[in-house]
Amino acid sequence: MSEYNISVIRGDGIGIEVVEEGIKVLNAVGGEYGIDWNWVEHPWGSDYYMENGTVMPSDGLDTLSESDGIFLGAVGHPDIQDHITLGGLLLPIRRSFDQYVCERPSVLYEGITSPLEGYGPGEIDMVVVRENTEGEYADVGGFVYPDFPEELGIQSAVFTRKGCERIIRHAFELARRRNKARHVTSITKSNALGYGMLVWDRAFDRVAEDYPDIETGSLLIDAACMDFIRRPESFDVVVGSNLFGDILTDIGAIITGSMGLAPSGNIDPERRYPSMFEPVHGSAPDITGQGIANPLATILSGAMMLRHLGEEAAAESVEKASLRVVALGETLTPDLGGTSRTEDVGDAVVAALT
Ligand code: GGG
Repeated sequence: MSEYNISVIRGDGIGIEVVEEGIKVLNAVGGEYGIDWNWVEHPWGSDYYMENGTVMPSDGLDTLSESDGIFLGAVGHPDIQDHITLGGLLLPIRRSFDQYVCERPSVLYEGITSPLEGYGPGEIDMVVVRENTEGEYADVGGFVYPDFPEELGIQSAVFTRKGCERIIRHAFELARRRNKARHVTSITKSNALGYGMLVWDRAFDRVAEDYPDIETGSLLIDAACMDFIRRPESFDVVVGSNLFGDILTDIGAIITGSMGLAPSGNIDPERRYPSMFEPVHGSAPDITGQGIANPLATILSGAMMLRHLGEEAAAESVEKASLRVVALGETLTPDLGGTSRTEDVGDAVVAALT
């Protein structure tokens, strides 16, 4: 019997609803594979902010550091500026626990019709490896004369040799492990951002030398956005900065059917700290409370958490069950053309486990 203490941050909006289904599925698979979950709920996010003036308590990171993993829903509220929730909760967690890898797979599953014509199951199959602790999301900058007509804001991007090399190396290792096209594409914009992005490009060239068995390519972010739509089959592992990775994975999600199918893992590969697993999508206030949010991205994030914890068989079981539900097409939420409710999809995945 394995035992895991998992911190749960449902967060805001549909995050609360989809995490419910994720836990339901993980409890069910835990029963089959001898996994005992101890879920520790933290009611942090926008409601907490409205009551306390911060999105998490001052000892929040210390509390999370005790856990074996973090399972997160979504953050964001229409009445609160997004930088407060993202910058007060997600980004400090990613940085403090050195979750420098954000893995975001995009796969076209059987039963899903891509908005791109002519693609069948498996014909889009890539992982974006997003740098998760520095780049454009580094918390470096400031204001001069805030709220005055002379107001000025400076936002600096940070690209360190260490930070670039370690994320790029992770991408190459992943390309080896996946053993598919064995190709890594670097996303850059060094034609315009001629300092930080040059550190990135040079790191890519250096690390690539250690992987002669892996093919490489380098694309400007604008060209990469175009090629994600024009020829998504040409991508295997894609490595990009914090911002570029975030942009590309929305495209990756939508060309493979729905934001509601896109999982992610914020990972400390060295396992010094807990890693965090969350759907790529946000809190979706437009559908909150209607019971129609797609929980599959969260359930698949749960599978990524299982794999990170070393529970490979259970991870595979959750993935297979989720894909069976998608392929059958009988229990799908409206984003995938169905009429089912969030909890029906969770139930269907549980039923498909056995
Ligand atoms: N489930 C993820 C979530 O709530 N995301 C909100 C968001 O704005 N994310 C941006 C990011 O991941 O960098």
